[in-house]
Amino acid sequence: MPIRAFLKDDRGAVTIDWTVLTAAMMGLGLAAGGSVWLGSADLSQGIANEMTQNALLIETDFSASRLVNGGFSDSTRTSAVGWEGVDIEILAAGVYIPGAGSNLVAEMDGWNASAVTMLQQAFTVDGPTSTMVSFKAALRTAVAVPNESEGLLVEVIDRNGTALAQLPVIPNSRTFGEYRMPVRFEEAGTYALRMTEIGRNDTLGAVVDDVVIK
Ligand SMILES: [Ca+2]
Ligand SMILES: [Ca+2]
Repeated sequence: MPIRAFLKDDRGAVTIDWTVLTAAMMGLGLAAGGSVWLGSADLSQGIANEMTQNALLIETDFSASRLVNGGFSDSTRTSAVGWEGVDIEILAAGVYIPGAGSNLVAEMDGWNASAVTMLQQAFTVDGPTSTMVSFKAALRTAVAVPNESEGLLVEVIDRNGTALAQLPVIPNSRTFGEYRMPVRFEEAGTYALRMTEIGRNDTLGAVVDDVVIK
């Protein structure tokens, strides 16, 4: 092709235009994607804050819970219907905290000083959802205050044992306090709520009750 004809020939121009436009569009796409991503992170945090701050008094509507026997009312001294675990101890709240009554609660440092107490219950989720775990916890009178080490770790785990949410609880009161932990499930499946003893393994620790997952 003679040089003059080459200069007049614009068959390649479309390709060049397309390349430049595509590059520009990709740049715009990346910029937009970045702001959407940042925006949704902000929004997620906003929702989490909202759920944590405003949500709701402690949930004691057991009929709406994904767990059974979250109040431990259907239990013996060493087992609780619906729950599996290690070194389970269930007794009346008043055994642990004088005056606290006959309501059954779980002690998170059970009978056996050589076993780490654990309570776990599986539940299913039928699709992506954000929800809340709620429970009550107190420190039994036999553990001195201020308490900096006795308590429990509350977790929601997937079937591989990976934690989706974790909340360590070190109570300092003989009155049951209310705790909440938001949790997000990305897909349907079987998950478990797990509570594990924290602190010196001396049969004395925190007590827990009214565990609900909406
Ligand atoms: Ca109870
Ligand atoms: Ca202990």
